[in-house]
Amino acid sequence: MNTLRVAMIGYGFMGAAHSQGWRTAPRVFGLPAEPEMAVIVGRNADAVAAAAQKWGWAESATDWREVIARDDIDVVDIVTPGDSHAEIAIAALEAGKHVLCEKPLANTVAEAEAMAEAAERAAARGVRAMVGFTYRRVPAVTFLRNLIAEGAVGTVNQVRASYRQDWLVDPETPLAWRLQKDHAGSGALGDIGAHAIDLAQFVTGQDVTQVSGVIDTIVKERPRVEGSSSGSGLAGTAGSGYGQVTVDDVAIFTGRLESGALASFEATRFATGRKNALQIEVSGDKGALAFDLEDLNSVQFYDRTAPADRQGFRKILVTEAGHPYVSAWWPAGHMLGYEHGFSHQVKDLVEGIVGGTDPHPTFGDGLKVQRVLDAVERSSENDSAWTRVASGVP
Ligand code: SOE
Repeated sequence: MNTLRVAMIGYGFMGAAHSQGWRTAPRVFGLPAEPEMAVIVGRNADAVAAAAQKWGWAESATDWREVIARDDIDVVDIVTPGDSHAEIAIAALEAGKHVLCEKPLANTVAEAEAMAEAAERAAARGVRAMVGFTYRRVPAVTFLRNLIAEGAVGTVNQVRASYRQDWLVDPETPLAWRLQKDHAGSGALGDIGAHAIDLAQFVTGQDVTQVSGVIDTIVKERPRVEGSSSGSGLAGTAGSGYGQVTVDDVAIFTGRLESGALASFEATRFATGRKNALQIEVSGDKGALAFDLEDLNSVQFYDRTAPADRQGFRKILVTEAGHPYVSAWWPAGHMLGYEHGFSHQVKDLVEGIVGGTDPHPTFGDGLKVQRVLDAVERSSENDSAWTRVASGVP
């Protein structure tokens, strides 16, 4: 069997999650090529060596450029903060490596456009690129999308999508890299709003064409982080003094889909009590479907075509062998968790590489999300005026 030797750049929270995917996917799914966890790259030699040891990478290294230049590397997996995605991804694609890049694709539309162009050029040479909107591969989300495509809700009239967390409610939570625009690009909007936008576009099969919204920063200064802010970007040890928060804490916006249907969106790190609540509900003329990441083994389905006295949302457990990805894991009825999406992502990427097609979400899909994020920021700067989302080939 062919092997695919993988280099992963970065080793924070997403490094752990992606490592889990690379480790388990070949053990669980019958993959057409065997991924090998060849080398993990980070700037701090000791820390990255420890990550290699802990997560099962054969080697560690400190210079991503040297690693990308190696002939024995086939796939580059980018799990760094957004400020380095474009440079690494474009270099890797130009060096002929297949690329998996964490979301959001980039920090700016210009970077995302350059990345999508690089992916187009690479595709012509048989090199694949994928962006890590992993929630698409929660079985219940894929299932919900399939049901909508089959017509289970009829014509989509409205979408509600939100991603709510509360890890910033404490004003003393330090100024980690996720709160710094030059590293993260944006705040709740780009970090978790991007997931809500991607899911809305993915499950309905429609792009968001215009938006009206507002973004806000609730706590404007926070304790500076002691030392350099790396790692998960979700915490840190407070050092001396306070620094400016340069990203949004909350984003609330309305979007119009291609069909004209309205979608409402909320992304916040201030939803007290909500830990990781990614929710989507799609209302159609024949029914409705809803998903909640905090109850990720199920979807809620309302069938309006049932007799009126039998209607009502019912919970479908997405744990049957016939449901997407499920049969490879445990007997029917047994639950999956957050980490499984990362294994499913590896499975689909490896199949795409061997089969010669870009697995979704492509860099083009990532660019679409980036353009929506940008339109929300422009709308907010302009008193929430309706703002067109750019489209077309960059
Ligand atoms: C932090 O807000 C975070 O880890 C995001 O960066 C992820 O994309 C999301 O899956 C969970 O929350």
